[in-house]
Amino acid sequence: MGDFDRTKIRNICILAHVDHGKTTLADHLIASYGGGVLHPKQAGRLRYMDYLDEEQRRAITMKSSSIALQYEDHSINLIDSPGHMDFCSEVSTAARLSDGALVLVDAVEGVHIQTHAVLRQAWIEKLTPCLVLNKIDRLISELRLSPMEAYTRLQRIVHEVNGIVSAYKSEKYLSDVDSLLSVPSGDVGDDNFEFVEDDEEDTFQPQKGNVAFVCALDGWGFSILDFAEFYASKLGASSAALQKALWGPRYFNAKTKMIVGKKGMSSGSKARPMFVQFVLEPLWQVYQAALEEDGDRGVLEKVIKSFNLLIPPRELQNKDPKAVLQSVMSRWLPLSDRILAMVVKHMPDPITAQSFRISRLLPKRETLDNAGSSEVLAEAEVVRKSVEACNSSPTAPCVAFVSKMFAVPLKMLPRGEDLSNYADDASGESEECFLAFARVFSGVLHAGQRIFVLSALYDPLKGESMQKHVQEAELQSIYLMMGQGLRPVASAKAGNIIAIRGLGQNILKSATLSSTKNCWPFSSMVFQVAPTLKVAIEPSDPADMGALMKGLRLLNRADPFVEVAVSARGEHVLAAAGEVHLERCIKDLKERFAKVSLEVSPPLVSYKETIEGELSNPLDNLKQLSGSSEVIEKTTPNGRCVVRVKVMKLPTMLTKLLDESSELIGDIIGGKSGQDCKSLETSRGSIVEDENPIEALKKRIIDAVESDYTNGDSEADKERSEKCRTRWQKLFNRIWALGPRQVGPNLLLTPDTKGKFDDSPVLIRGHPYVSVRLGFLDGSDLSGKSADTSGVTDQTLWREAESLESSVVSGFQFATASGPLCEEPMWGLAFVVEVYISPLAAQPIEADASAPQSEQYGIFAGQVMTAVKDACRAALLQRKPRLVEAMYFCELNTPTEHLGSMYAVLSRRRARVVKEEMQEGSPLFTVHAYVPVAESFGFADELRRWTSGAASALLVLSHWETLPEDPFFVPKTEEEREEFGDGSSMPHNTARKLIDAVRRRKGLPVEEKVVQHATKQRTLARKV
Ligand SMILES: Nc1nc2c(ncn2[C@@H]2O[C@H](COP(=O)(O)OP(=O)(O)OP(=O)(O)O)[C@@H](O)[C@H]2O)c(=O)[nH]1
Ligand SMILES: [Mg+2]
Repeated sequence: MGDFDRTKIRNICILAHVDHGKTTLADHLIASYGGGVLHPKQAGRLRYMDYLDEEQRRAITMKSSSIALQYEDHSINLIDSPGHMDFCSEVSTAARLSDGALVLVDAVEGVHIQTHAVLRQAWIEKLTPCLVLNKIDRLISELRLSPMEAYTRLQRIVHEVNGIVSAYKSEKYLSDVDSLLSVPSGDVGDDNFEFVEDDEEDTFQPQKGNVAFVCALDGWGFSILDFAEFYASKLGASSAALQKALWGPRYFNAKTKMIVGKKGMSSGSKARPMFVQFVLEPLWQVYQAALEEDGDRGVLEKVIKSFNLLIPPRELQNKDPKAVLQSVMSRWLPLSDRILAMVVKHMPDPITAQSFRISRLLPKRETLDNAGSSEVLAEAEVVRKSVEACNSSPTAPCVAFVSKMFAVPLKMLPRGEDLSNYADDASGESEECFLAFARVFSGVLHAGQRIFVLSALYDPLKGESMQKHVQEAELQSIYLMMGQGLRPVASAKAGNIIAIRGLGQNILKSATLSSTKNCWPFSSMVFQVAPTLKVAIEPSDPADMGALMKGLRLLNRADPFVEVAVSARGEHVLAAAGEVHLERCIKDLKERFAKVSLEVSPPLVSYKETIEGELSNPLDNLKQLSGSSEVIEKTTPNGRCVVRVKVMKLPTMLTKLLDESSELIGDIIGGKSGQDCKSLETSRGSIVEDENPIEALKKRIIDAVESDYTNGDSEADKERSEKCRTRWQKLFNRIWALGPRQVGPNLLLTPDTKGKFDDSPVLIRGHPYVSVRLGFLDGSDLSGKSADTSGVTDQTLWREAESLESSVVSGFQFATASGPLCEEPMWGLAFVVEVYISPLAAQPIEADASAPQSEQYGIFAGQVMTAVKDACRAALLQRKPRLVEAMYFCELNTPTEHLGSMYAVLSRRRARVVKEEMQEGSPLFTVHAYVPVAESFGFADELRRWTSGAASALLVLSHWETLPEDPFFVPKTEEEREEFGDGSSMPHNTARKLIDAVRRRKGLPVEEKVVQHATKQRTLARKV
């Protein structure tokens, strides 16, 4: 990797929805330019980059991996990535290290959910994309479209992809799911629709050459440029003119030999766009000539002759028409040349790319200028500049980013490596070695060099207190990656992608490497989903516990996405992105990392607990907090404290917002200033870099409740809206805490102190800390309030009340962390907690008077906390409790004949179908549905079984949804009794069933229904 002109480097990744042909395309590039690691005959079949056994077995890619190619005088680092949703974190790690992305779309299947996701990922990381429309052969031989129909279809895909990117560009960001549902993709399928000429806007333009049409399986492909050059001499036009004309509504008038618009063609003629006439029709002819029984072999000869193709006669005489076709096509339009020519032309070299990616990689930090740190800041700025320029001089600061760690078996390392040092990589006797997947962004890295490893939380300005976020490590070896193969190199310059050995002990998932401590860490990567599928794991033989723990540690390091934790009940919990991911993790644990037999629990599903709100009338809902109805009252055992709790359900939008922004809110409440709050960028769903995140959040909070009450235009509606607005404004000034864990979607409001100035008992008033932090209240309001004790005579009691505030907040935190239904967190509730403290005299004397004062106080504080907790929990139970479950958004594809079986599977799993649509011109049906997470296990497998493998499903976590059922429903009214009897023969109460299952799992008491009418049931059974 010595002195290579770095303008000749390209770092690219291939991104697409699952199965759209990424690895197949990579095969061809490797066969042609990979230095002989793959024979061209095997290209497209071997799937070289899928070197893991599990990948070959399932025929899907599970990790991203890199390979270095030599194309003409260019050096190209190619990263193949997985398309399956379970491995989407690997897309993030691939995108971070690349400058360009080849985005593939299957021409038959079209744009799918992961296409949205990868386009978004490329956009976030500021990659330069090119579009590759793959599987063109399927349009010809499978769908049997005419060239004109095929053109319309291709045009539509390009249009759709451009639409997605332009939505990101204009910052109208929708989540993947929202954008899928909002654009009915079928409605632009009109045969004669024509584009509005806003070409300047479109990212992908075939006439500019950044769109390729390929068949990765047969190894051919082209861009408009290739045909323009070829026809230039034949048609006597310049290739530049042809390039513009070969896409869109441009026609060739054979008589005048002019390129004209549609109007320029005589009406009777069989006019078709030039792309159809000059590009697709010849392709179709070749396919038909080669594959159809009565195909005209003459056509093949003609192509061979006009393009001067050198094809050994032996190949042309092959009995298999497919083989003949392939040898002609891959020589006529060789895939790898065309793709790499496009890459070199349209994608930036690292120097250009880093100059504009810098704002994403190392965003400028606003720092309060404190004198002592100016040197640090100056050096950090030098480092940033050096990354921006991709400076590779030996004296430049070294900066690299590690986007993931991966494990390779020791025996896979190149021979002759010094094996003595492995202990530190492999933590003991393990046979695995951990390598860092990295890119050098500045300077030159040398094997043997010592370097600082900065975690994402590192802050160079905080000096000593940052010790735990910075380490020093030695880079033992540096490798160039060739898929699975590793080629040791002595050094690597800025702009290269490499693997590094020696950081196994220092990095868990990702990190920034730097030769100086005065450097900011790179911004965190954005992941599309969080690991949500959790299982508990234990060794079959308890004696193997040690091996399991070691195995989990190794797995946690080897997999960028898995999460390993020990639950409150001491179980080892493993969280994965989905079933396929989980299965691979378990297999890796059993066979590589722990090597013991394991017991895996059924998935642990999380729920939330809430109440049924008066959502039909927002004003009535708000009144729940002020009216005197439905108050829960608890008294502490010593009688000194009375707790009164009222509860209200928050508008759904507000709950969702609080939940999504928890990271940001944590930062704000934790006291970071606006500029420091970078997490707004990383939290899912908001990628707009706001000037002041606190202001932005405040506005979003107000908007969220506003959308709840503004509906209808009548006077009464308006009046109601106004009332709601005033009430909300008041409530927003009273936010004392959020829970659980200080950041959850539940509010603790301070009591309404109007007219409550009795001094005995004293009311704990609390402080609207959160309101102040979020900017609803000015900070000075806080001090003003607490000083206002003038009306109180008993100052000691007052002070005691004040000191008990933290007990109230803790009680609220405990209650919201574990609700009364099945000890799952609460969801979207606002509590007003009034705690009254009576003077000491009221305390019964016998209550352990001998204990010292402080201990007395400790006991009392605990009692207050418990009383608050119990009261909050009781308030939820009293007000129509409901269970909330997580929902997956699910995209299913199936041929029409299996539609029936697919719906049967869906209905067995409580799925709700939201959209179904025939894919135009294909026998495929696409269905979008919501499936409860609790019902999703084995879903994909069951679907495959029932549809003989023809249907496929992809799941992505979508939202939380309240089950409308009352978990404690028993028929009460006459009609209900008529319908359900006494309850014993009631249909399943799903909410109750789910609650009981969780309670059983947690070892909580479950009210089991004793069979009341055994005889009745027996007769029933006999009848069946
Ligand atoms: N007909 C046809 N099939 C293709 C073409 N390209 C790929 N395939 C097939 O599509 C399937 C998926 O190909 P892969 O290359 O594994 O797809 P991938 O995008 O790497 O899939 P993941 O990595 O799992 O997301 C394989 O069966 C390929 O043979 C093509 O141009 N035409
Ligand atoms: Mg693949």
